[in-house]
This record gives sequence, C-alpha cells and structure tokens, in this order.
Amino acid sequence: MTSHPYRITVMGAGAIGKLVAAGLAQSGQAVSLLVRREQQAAALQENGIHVMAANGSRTVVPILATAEGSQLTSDLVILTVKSFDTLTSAKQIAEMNGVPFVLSLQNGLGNDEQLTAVLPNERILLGIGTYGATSLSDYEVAMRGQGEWIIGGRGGNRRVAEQVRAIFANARWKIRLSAAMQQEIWKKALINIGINPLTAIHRVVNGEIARRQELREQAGAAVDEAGQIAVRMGILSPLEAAQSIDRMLEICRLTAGNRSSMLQDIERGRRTEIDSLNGAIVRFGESLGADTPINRQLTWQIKQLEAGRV
Ligand code: KPL
Repeated sequence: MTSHPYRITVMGAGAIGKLVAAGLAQSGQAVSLLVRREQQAAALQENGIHVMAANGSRTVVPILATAEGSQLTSDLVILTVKSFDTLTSAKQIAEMNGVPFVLSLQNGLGNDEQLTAVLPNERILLGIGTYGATSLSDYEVAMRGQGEWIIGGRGGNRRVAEQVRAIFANARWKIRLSAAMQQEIWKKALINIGINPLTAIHRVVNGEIARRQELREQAGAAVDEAGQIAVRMGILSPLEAAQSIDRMLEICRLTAGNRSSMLQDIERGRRTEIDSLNGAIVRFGESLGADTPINRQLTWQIKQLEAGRV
C-alpha cells in the first residue's frame, strides 16, 4: 500500500460497516463509506455516524458517504456487505480507479471464493470479527459487545495484513493476524451457525442462547453437526470442532445484549445470510453424502421467516 494517510473505503453501512468506518475515521484515517441507497448516503452525510457505547454515551463521527463508487480512489476497501452481495461488490471494486487491497470482514462461508473469482488473489485479505453491533437507523449504531478482529492475507500478503492490523490497532480495536484464515472463517461461521438462526427464530438477544437450556442445546447441536462437516472436509481438527460449542456460548455471553445480524435482518424484513451459514453446511454435507438434519431444519425455518410465512 502507499504511504500515509491511507484512503480507506468501507463498503456497506450495516451495523459492522458503520462501526468500523466510525472507529477508523475517529483515529484519523481518511475514510469514505460506500452505500447502496442514495437516501442512506444523504443521512450519513448530514448526521455523521452516531455510535452508542454500552454506557449509553453517543459519539458523532463526521463521515464522507456516497452511493457512487466509481468516483472513489482507495488503497484499501473494507467489505462489510452481506455474503449474498459479495460477487456484485467485487465487480464494483474491480471497476474502481486502480485495484485496491480488499479486506473482507463478512459473515459466512464462500466470500473468499467469490472475491477471487473477480479480484487478484494477492490483493485480498480475509477477516472475521466477533464484535456485537446493532444498527439503530441509517446512521446510528449501538456497540453491544467487545470481541476481536482476526485478519490475514489470502495470497500470503503478510506485509499488507500487518499494515492493516496496525491501522485497526491504532483505532483501539482488538486485532490479531492469522496465517490460517480458512480455519478462522469456519470457526466464526460455527459461532454464527449456532447463534444467528436461533436468535432470529425466537426473537431473542444473543445472551438468551447461553441462558436458556433448550436454546443452548439446539444451538450446540447445530454447531456440533456443522463441526463434523468441517472435520470431514479436513478444515478443522476434531478438537477444534469440539471447542466450537464453548466458543459459541462464550460469544453469546460477550455480546449478551446484542441482536444478531440475522435477527436484525428478519426484523427489517430483509434477506438473511442463512445460505452462507447453515445452508452452506447442508450443501457441503450433501456433497459428502452426509445428512445434516439440524442445519437443514434451521435453514428451512429461516427461509419461512424471510418469506413472511410464519
Ligand atoms: O457475528 C455476529 C452476528 O450477529 O452476525 C455475532 C458475533 C454473533 C454478534 O451478534
């Protein structure tokens, strides 16, 4: 990447997009927020990003927001869009001035394959995050749980990954590098596979999954089934897969007051990321000849909710 200041574009202004853009802008980085709707761009331009901390305090961070990406020149694009928008976003990035580095901070399985279908491998960084954030409006976000970012270079680009790590650390985020992002992405997906559908179906905050025995057991069973697929695919060791249930419950407690992204999507009548989470497990299972009834059932239930049938 070029010398300071980095020109950073955060693509997608959901809860995580707003949180990241605000944090980086506050730390002095030149940040633009690229959104899809003109109306949201206008709201962000006019109000800035409002970040509500756990203690209720509100910080207003002025931000440059636009719905017109072809005008932007960036050194780094941070992708926070939903997993079903990854391919479209990758094509949009490919048309930007110059080819920036791209850091995916998204949920779900399969984002990396979609990015590499369009963008050069050595420009792609992958990341996951376990922060809890709830979007309150087009320009307001509530921080609801401390987590961490884990990032790494897809094409082994450790130098750029280290620069990005330093940028995030400077913005006071907890962040670490990993040389095994494929495993990290699966471990994070296993967390979402337990928490997200059950919070959305039962309309509860994350903490309830760890607190209520029947939800804890259902979430654990979904994670266990998905973990076995990860083991059969040679991605996680049996021990790593077994540890995923405890990790999922730990994230429930760390983000106890948060509404999961899937619950937020259902509440707003939007499409969810079920296809790249529990739905992906069903597909991988099918290709291995393994039945995954728990994840199939959860996928079906979320699809019913998406379609407004329940
Ligand atoms: O990733 C999340 C999500 O909601 O999608 C967690 C970490 C579970 C926070 O809610």
